[in-house]
Amino acid sequence: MTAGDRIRLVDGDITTLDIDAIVNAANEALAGGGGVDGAIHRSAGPELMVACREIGGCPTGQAVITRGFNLKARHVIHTVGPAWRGGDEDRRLADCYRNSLMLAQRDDLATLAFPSISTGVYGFPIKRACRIAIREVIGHFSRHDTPHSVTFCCFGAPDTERYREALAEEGFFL
Ligand code: AR6
Repeated sequence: MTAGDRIRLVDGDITTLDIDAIVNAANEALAGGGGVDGAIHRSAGPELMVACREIGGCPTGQAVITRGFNLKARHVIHTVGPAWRGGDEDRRLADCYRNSLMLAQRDDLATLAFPSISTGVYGFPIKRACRIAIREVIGHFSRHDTPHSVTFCCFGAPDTERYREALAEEGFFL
């Protein structure tokens, strides 16, 4: 099984995925918000906010896990991407992917989907961000068997194409 066999690319709404865990692009207060965070909380129902309040918060680059409540996804991994300020944020975006993958591995979750963290409200350039995302996932796959597969769930055709191009740069033609 090569890394390419373990990567999926879909264009769609991450809240509809029937999967072990979806990743949320949250904020440090885990307070909910717009974008994918808002969509996940709406679909999961109010219990998700209660669970987030119990955790209390999450520093940028770190990740925490809750149940998925009314989502089809069994779990939500909440990670906090860096807001783009002009170029010094790559490492913390990589941390988001690495820490989310390590949580999935720790909890033996076989299937995991990421949205494009930080590239909405937080303004991180998509091309730069998806290269980081892909490299972190490939790096994880080279060291670990879990999660077995990772889905990049893009929201719309332009983002999906950016991911397709970045995957092709790494030798994966999806
Ligand atoms: N499914 C998949 N991707 C989605 C969905 C969806 N349903 N909805 C939006 N996206 P953003 P950020 C994409 O802004 O930049 C929130 O208010 C979207 O097109 O959700 O990390 C939080 O509370 C974009 O490509 O997250 C934080 O305060 C990607 O998800 C802040 O925004 C991420 O965009 C986090 O900003």
